[in-house]
Parts: sequence; C-alpha cells; structure tokens
Amino acid sequence: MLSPQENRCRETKDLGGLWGFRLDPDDQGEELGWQSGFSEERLIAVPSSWNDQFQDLRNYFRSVWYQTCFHSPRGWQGERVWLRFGSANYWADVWVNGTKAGAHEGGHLPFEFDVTELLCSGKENCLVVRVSGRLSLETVPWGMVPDPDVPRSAEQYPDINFDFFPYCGLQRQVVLHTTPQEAIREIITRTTLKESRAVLHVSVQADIPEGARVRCTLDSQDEAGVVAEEDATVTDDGSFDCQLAVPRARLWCPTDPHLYELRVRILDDDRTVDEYHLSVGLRTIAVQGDQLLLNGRPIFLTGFGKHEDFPVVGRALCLPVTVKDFGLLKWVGANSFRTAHYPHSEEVLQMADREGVMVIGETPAVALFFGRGSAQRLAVCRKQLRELIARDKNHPSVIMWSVANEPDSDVPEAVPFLKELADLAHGLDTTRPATFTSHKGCADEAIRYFDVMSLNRYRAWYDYPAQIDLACRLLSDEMEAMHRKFGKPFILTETGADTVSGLHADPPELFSEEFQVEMIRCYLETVLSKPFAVGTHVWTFADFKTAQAYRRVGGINRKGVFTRDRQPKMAAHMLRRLWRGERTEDKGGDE
Ligand code: GCB
Repeated sequence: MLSPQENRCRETKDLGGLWGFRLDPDDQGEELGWQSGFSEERLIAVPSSWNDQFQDLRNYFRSVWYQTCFHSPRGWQGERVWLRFGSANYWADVWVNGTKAGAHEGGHLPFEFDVTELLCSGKENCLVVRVSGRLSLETVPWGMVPDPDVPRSAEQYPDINFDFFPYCGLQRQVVLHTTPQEAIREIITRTTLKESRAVLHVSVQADIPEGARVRCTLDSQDEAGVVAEEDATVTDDGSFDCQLAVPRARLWCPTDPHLYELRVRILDDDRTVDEYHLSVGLRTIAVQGDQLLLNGRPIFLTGFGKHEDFPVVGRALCLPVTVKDFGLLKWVGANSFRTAHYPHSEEVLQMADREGVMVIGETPAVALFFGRGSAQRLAVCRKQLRELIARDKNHPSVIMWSVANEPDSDVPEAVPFLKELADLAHGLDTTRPATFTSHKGCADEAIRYFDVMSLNRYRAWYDYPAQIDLACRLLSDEMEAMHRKFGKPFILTETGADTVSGLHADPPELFSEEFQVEMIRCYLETVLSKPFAVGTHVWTFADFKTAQAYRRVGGINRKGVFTRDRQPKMAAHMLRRLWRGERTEDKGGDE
C-alpha cells in the first residue's frame, strides 16, 4: 500500500480536527440510522484516544460514533478519491453519505476505501465512522475475556493480558487523497551491493494498459543530482521492473542516513499520467553466522523497546512528541528501537529513515496463547503481518520484523503457529530477518524458525528481586545455553526496573534511580561480553500508561529511563555515557 502524497498528479486533504462524537454502548446506532448522521453528544479531537479526552471514558471500550463533514474539491472530478485511515483501534465501520464504504479490523495499521462514487460534488459530504475497542479471544491482541478457563491475569483493570493501556479511537490521520484513473498502485524496492556499487531493484504494479512507458529516476538530493534513470514498458499484468545502478553509492547507515529520491513516472508522450516519489535508502541487512550485518559490516543495536504514549494524547499521533523522542534517542546514543507492541505510525518511520535510527517493526501479537480461539487468532496475526510488511517494506530504517512479543512459546502447540508466521514474514520479505521476543529462553520451541533469538528478562526485578549479580550470572549461563541450542545471534530485547523519578537509595533498592542504573548496567555488560550478542534494548524508553494493578503506581509502568513527560532519569545519563562512549564502538556500536 502506498501512502497518500502530494505531487503534480496526486492530492491530499487532511480531515483531522474536531469531530462529532457519541457513545453507543448497546450497539443500537445502526438500527437508529446513525450511519447517515446523528445528533452529536460532544466533540472529540481526531486524531486522539478517547480514553484520555474525557474523564468518564477512561475505561470505556464499547462502540462510539464519529462524524464530520467536508467538501470534495472541484478539481478532483475525474480522479479516483480514496478515504484513508492511519489506524482505528480496534474495529471500524465507515459510511460516506449514508452508504457503507467498508470495515476494518486491527488497531495499528492503515486501511482505505475507494469513495469516488460515494461523494457528492458541490455539496457537503457526511463521513460517519463507528469504532469499537472491544477485544475478545479472537482479536489480536486478545483480552477482555470473562472466562475462567482462559489463562489471564485477573490482577489488573481493564482486564487485558498485556501491559499497556488499550487506548481506542481514531488515533492517526484521516485523509482523503486522489490518484489518477491510470495510476501506480504499488512500488517495492530492494538493494543489492557489490562493494561500493549499489543496485536499486524497483518493482511496480500499476492500473495502466500494457505498453505504457515508465521512467524511474533516482536523485541523490545533493549536488550529485540524478544518479540513475531507466525507462521500462508496462507488461500485460500492469507490472514493470527497473534496475538503477549507483556506482559509488552513499549507503544508508546510522552515521550517514543518506536518502535518495526515487521518482516513478508513467508517461504518455510528454504528459505525466501519474507519478510517485519515494525516499529510499540504499542498504542491505542480513544475518550471517552470529552476526547482524548492515551493508556487509557487523552492527550492534543499542536502544529501547518503545511505546506510543503521552499524557492526554494517549496513543494518538502527536508530531511534537515524535520529534522530541528522536532528539532524545540521539541524545542518549540509541541507534535503534523496537515498536513495542504494535506498528507505530508512518511518521515515526519517516523520522527513523531520516535520522538513521534502525527499527524492529513489531506486530500487535502480544501475549499469544495457543489454546481456544487459536485458529482465528492465527488468521488475524497473518493479516496484520501482511498489512505491516505492505506498509513498511520500503523504509530503510526497518531492519527486522518481530512477529510476536512473549508468546507461550514453550508448548508444542506454539510451533505450527509461530512457524507459519516466520514462513510468512520470510515469504513476503526476503530482504529482512525475522524474530519474535521470547521469555522462555532454552525452553522455547519456536526460536529455531527465526533468524535472531530475542530474549526479554527481568530477574532481579520480578524474580530474585534486588539480586542483580545473581540475575546476571543466570543471564550469562542462559545466553550460552541458548546459543549452544539455537546457534543464532542474540538480542536482549527487554530488561529494566520500575523507577520512581526522584527516589534515591544508597545502597540501591527497588524503585530507586540507583537500582535502575545498576540493574541495566549489569545486564548490558553481561550481554556485551558475549561474541554472539548483536544488541541490547532497554525496557523502556519512557514511562507509559498501563492498566491499574498493585504493582503499577498510578497506572503507569515506570521502567522508562525517561519519565512520561520525557525528562531523563539517572539511567538515561548512564546510558548516554555507555552508548556514546568507547564501549559499544568496540563492538561495532554506531556503525
Ligand atoms: C514484558 C513485556 C512488556 C512489559 C514488561 C514489564 O516482558 O514484554 O510489555 O511492559 O515486561 O514491565 O513488565
């Protein structure tokens, strides 16, 4: 799926703003005809999470209705018009002028509908969306299952089986955008390297008659200007391929995240029928033996597991927070992060491409179990993985897919499920390694099907509390045993300690800033001592909202090295010294 864009053949119109809003706890709205418009109870910001917009809706997860009105610009006649949602958490049904445009399941990936025929020109159009945040045994993530036979934590409210607040709503941009009738539908890029010579392989699918002429141009966006150009002809299935060779390529890497601009144009004599611009980074990523190679050279990941979360905004797109977070990632010396525990916004990836921050892109498959409802959950996981790869495949920053976080992967039933996801990731994208984050260590049944072994560990926190030395000895033994058993490169994808900013203790005690510093330091040193380690990600970048439970003071997970409002704790300063100092460079740290 190509993102909407403005160029001489395509236009966009942002529908964000204050929309009408109404609750529908008993799902009566459709019967009452609200799809054609309803009387508004209140206004809501789009994008936003409704749970943090209103005091009475923090724990409301049932259906709501949104509506807004817009004019379709006159100049759009003759174009195809699409209505695109960056995300809607979790279920969405969409009507335009009372007619159903479509529906979507899943909270963190974009979807769009062709609404050309549904729009009235010269009149106001009415867009109505029903969103429900209801989770079940068949959703991904699953949750809110009032069934004692299902393994779940009755220890938190709302009743979810994962550790982040299940924010709901239209949390990303809603836009109208146009494409010409004969249009480029899909572009897939891939880089191959031979020393400093890079070749960008471009595959395009288009709704264009056979024989049309196509021009692919690669522009360096610096004084070098156009560096490669090739013409092609559309085949009978509407596809065409180009190879753009760049003799002395500036390869994308954290220290020089150089982006080229690819322009694909469909030409009819001198007329441009359609065009699409894509920022591309020329780079390869591969696993070889125990190493992770970026452009053929070993790379060591430093960084975090990270949520989309901020006060009032909830999980919604908030560009000032995105920009701030990238500044802090750079400040602390992180070269990467994992989009825990769902795909983050496209704007986040745009920043990552630009700033040279490597990303492990994760699906929403958190806390999977393989009992009742498994077949349906697998179908949803497959759909979400497909949608994720379709959205993010062209981002140079995305270096790996994570298909799940902490599934019950020590039981035989996990094997066919996770193997299917590994095969799907490898089948859809031959250019990136795949992983999932395990908390089962050597008992894991599924790691063998993936390229990298990723482990989340909290000894000295949840178990063996306060015993950091013991925790690190056990981690060291466990890593060696995992390496003997699975023989793959290792990433510590999570470790950390809840820390109340401003609480101090000497000697270090749980919840103090000193304890967080000592625990993270010891874990990171242990991992760095292993030649097969290729990364350490601290849990987590910033404190974040979660369900209420006795162990979550104020409903906040406080394992952030930054507070929720982005102020550094002592651990952030310690990491800055560690990651920007000598030690990670010894291991190929900053590339
Ligand atoms: C984990 C989970 C993460 C939690 C974290 C914690 O293992 O992957 O979602 O937030 O532990 O703090 O307990």
